[in-house]
Amino acid sequence: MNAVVSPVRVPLRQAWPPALVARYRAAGYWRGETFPGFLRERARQFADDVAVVGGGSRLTYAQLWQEAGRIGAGLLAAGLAPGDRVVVQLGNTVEFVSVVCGLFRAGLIPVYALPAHRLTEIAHVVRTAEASAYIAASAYEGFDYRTLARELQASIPGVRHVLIVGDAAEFLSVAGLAGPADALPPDPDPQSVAFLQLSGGSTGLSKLIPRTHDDYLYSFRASNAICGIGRDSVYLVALPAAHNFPMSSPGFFGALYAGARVVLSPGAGPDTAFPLIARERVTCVGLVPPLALLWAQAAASTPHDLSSLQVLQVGGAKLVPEAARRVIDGLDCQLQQVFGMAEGLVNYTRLHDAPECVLNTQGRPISPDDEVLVVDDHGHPVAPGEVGHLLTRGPYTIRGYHNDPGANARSFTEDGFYRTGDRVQQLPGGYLVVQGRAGDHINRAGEKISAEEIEDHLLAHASVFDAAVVSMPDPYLGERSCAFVITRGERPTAASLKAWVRSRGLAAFKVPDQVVFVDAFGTTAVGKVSRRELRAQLRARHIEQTGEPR
Ligand code: AMP
Ligand code: DBH
Repeated sequence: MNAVVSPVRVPLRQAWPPALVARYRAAGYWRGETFPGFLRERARQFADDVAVVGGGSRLTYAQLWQEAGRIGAGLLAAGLAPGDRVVVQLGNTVEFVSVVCGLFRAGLIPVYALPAHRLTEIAHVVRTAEASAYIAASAYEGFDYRTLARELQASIPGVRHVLIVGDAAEFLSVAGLAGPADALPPDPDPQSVAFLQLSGGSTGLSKLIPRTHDDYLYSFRASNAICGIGRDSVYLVALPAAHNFPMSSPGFFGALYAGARVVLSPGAGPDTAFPLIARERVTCVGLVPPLALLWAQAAASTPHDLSSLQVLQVGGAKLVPEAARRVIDGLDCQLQQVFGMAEGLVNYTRLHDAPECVLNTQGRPISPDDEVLVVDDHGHPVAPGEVGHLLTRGPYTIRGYHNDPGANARSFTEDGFYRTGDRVQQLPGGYLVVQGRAGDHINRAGEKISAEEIEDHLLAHASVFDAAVVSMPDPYLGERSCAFVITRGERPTAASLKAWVRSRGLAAFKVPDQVVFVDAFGTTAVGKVSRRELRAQLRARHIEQTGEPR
């Protein structure tokens, strides 16, 4: 018999204190359900109902279950073993759902990457997750992921398996996967980690977020009740499916849990989404603020019938009251604000809330057991209604990132609260108003960009002496990124610096929107100025000098 040596990897863990585990179970939040468990159940209950629609394909619940079994068994037959981590980089296609469900059936751990990510980001995620496989589409939005796969395998030999949706070239094709169904493992422990989600990376590189079956299923099951998702709902995935928002708030997993229909839109603009809404009679969709404004504007003159739309969710970045009003005026449906994070805590305005609440707040937590603390810089609770740092813990908020002790020391308090980095005000009834954030990231239309990460890439350029990346208010994106750069030697052009960042193997959304050359950072403060203060000063001075609207 061949001795199969299983690799020594950092174990996947997410543990709450035993007393809380007991409490979350007793309260009925954690029900011992799992991804494969609920998918099997829906396939039985709603066998012939359409589960997923995308491109030209449609899968019923029975077919989705079967496809997942074929893919899962095929991956095991190809040499993967339960527990292996698999980086999934797929766009909004039916295969996103069938592949991820296939991984769940095989006991494999999906690690979600965005289609926009490039080699540097994927390599970081593969290394941190210690992934042994990578699954991507041959091409999506004009990019060939097989090239990325080749570079990935050349730099990280641990990536032993590459699977491609579409023309697989020298790799294995997802369509060709097959294996014996009896090799599929029994359903996992509901408290075990089901997948790794990516954080937006507020400091440095993306961190990996281990979510358990119990905690994640609770978050989208409870979201269904709050968002009015039932078996008759049709949920449109307009944002990239790998984002936590369209995945779980209530997202396509919530929709599948409810026995509803999931429609995947390859693009989020009105031109792509509106015809789909009309054709599939979509009832609910989640958008980021700039898209919601675009939709509201386009709805006025569209020939497409949007009358099926009941709930338009907006989240990922702050929707200011004036914008909320325009969205409500432009689209004849209910607006729901969503303030969430892949680490856990999700807040919603409720469908029956008064208009002032929906316009002016980012909602309140899902769970009665979501603990919310609003504290000052020293960690002391602020007076009710004052602005402070948001800390949280609860039945679906993580207690730690995967394989990152440094981030864990920074991001969690000793008693297990997650430091969200957001500054909020808590109103009576627990409603939160997001008032900015403490961290140094740019929230570019819902995509979070770490200032530090981009500064590091700029500093790698021979002509860059120093760089500080900050967010600037932007009328369309909400925030855009601006790089202040001190050069040495010959000054490169702004365009060449942007091209440089791009050439470093990064997602296009991380390329600075604006480059401002300065001779010095010229801080007036005496002594040492922190990076954070420096960024704040540069930002304030630039806004003052250019008269940028706030
Ligand atoms: P991530 O941790 O990468 O999942 O990003 C979550 C972060 O997005 C939150 O901590 C907020 O900073 C931001 N965010 C999400 N939704 C909203 C919202 N409705 N309003 C303001 N900020 C938001
Ligand atoms: O921005 C986010 O990460 C987010 C927004 C809304 C999120 O993770 C969510 C809802 O679940």
